[in-house]
Amino acid sequence: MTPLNKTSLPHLPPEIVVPAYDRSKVTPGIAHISVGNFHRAHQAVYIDRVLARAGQEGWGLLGVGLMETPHEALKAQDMAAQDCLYSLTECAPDAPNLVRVIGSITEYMYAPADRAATIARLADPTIRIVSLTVTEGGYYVDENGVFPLDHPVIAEDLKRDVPHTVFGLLTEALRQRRESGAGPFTILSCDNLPQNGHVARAAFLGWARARDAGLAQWMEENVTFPCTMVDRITPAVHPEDVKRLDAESGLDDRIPVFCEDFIQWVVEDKFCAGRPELDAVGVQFTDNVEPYEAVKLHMLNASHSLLGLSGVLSGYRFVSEIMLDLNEVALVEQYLAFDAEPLLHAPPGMALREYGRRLLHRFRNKAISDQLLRIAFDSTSKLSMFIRSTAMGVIAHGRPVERIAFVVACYAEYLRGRDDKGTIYDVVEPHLTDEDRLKAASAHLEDALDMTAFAGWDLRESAIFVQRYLALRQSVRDRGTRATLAEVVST
Ligand code: CS2
Repeated sequence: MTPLNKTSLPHLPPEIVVPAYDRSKVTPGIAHISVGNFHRAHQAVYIDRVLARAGQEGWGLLGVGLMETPHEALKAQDMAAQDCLYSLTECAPDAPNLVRVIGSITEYMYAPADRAATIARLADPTIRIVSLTVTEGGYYVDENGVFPLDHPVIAEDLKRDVPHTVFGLLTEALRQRRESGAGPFTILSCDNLPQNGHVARAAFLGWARARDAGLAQWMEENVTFPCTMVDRITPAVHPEDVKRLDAESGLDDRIPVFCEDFIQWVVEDKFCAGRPELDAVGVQFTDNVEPYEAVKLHMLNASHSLLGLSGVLSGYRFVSEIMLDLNEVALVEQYLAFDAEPLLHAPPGMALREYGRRLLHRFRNKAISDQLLRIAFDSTSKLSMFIRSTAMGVIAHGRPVERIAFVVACYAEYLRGRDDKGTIYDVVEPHLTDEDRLKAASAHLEDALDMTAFAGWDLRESAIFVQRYLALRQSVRDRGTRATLAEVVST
């Protein structure tokens, strides 16, 4: 097997696509916080395309690992060992997989190893954009748009001289830039949240105001927070996937990634310190990202959550596998047609029916075998981003609540960590509180409606909803998820 690093790069077999530019000339202009698989399959790919254009070599990526975990520490070592190179396998449903080496990340820092040095690096004037994939729950902003200064993670970090959170790290870097005259950078959220730019703004300014009112005011006047819609299905990479991908590529890559062939990025053109020529490489720029993002979150991500929660409980583990279950497909089709679509406004040039059909096609892509447990992960944060507004709209319009009640019931049951077949699975819910756990486990099934995931949904105000939720949750317990689903889709 061929090792992957800058020395081996010029000698890779011709069927592997390699960067079409001289990496030694590239310098980072964008720092990306939390270099997960999604970032490596999405933004890093667009930047890889941009770097092949003349005059763009100042827009490479500096990857920053934020979380102090063994996994993140190992990733930093692997990135260093491979000169930040990795292979990406793009899986089309009807064509051979395409393996390419992505070269756009040219520098990597593991913040916990030296936070002050990371802040100083971000304060360098050559860094003009800081982008983020810190997960849906990583912004802490509540359903009223408020950044909770009393949240234990935030309160503790506000006391530190050298903060650990992304809010502290970037704010301190901006403080140095203000003092040195380096000017602001754009903060670009690439997470799946409605109005992610506004949420990022609320979070960073909320933090900064608590720390230094003058700096907060400067940030308010100078830093921009564009909204974005990001899309590419990127499964988790488990050790067995590393083996499989490396066997396919012939590379000894410790950190390969794989994804579907589809990719989309819609961005609000509001960059306070310039941006690369992303419009020349397929990124859509617009004044109003909101309709694109609403369609994507409330159709794609919501369908995923429906499949993830009901699927894991039913004993399925992969999306392509669940797409062979006609009731699961009917659940998604009905949800899209009767619940989500009537509340959405299609952006120019997009037909919702066609978008929905395309989604089902993407989900059927066997070549990527996306994991339902990946999708179910952190449903506590995701459900309010993906399902809440549809749920509230359906209830407010007096439309049938079957599918909403079913997914709410599935979430509460999913938290028990045992599927219908009795198989135990890992429930990974970093934002679930101890109180939530008690409510989920309560013999009064109604208590689950007061969990964090449903804050601000007003579910208890609809007697019909509560009644259907109680009946469906009891049915999931007594008759199983599949039998309950059969009833839901035939109602
Ligand atoms: C998924 C997303 O994690 C989830 O809940 O719905 O990761 C999804 O695969 C991406 O947003 C696709 O762009």
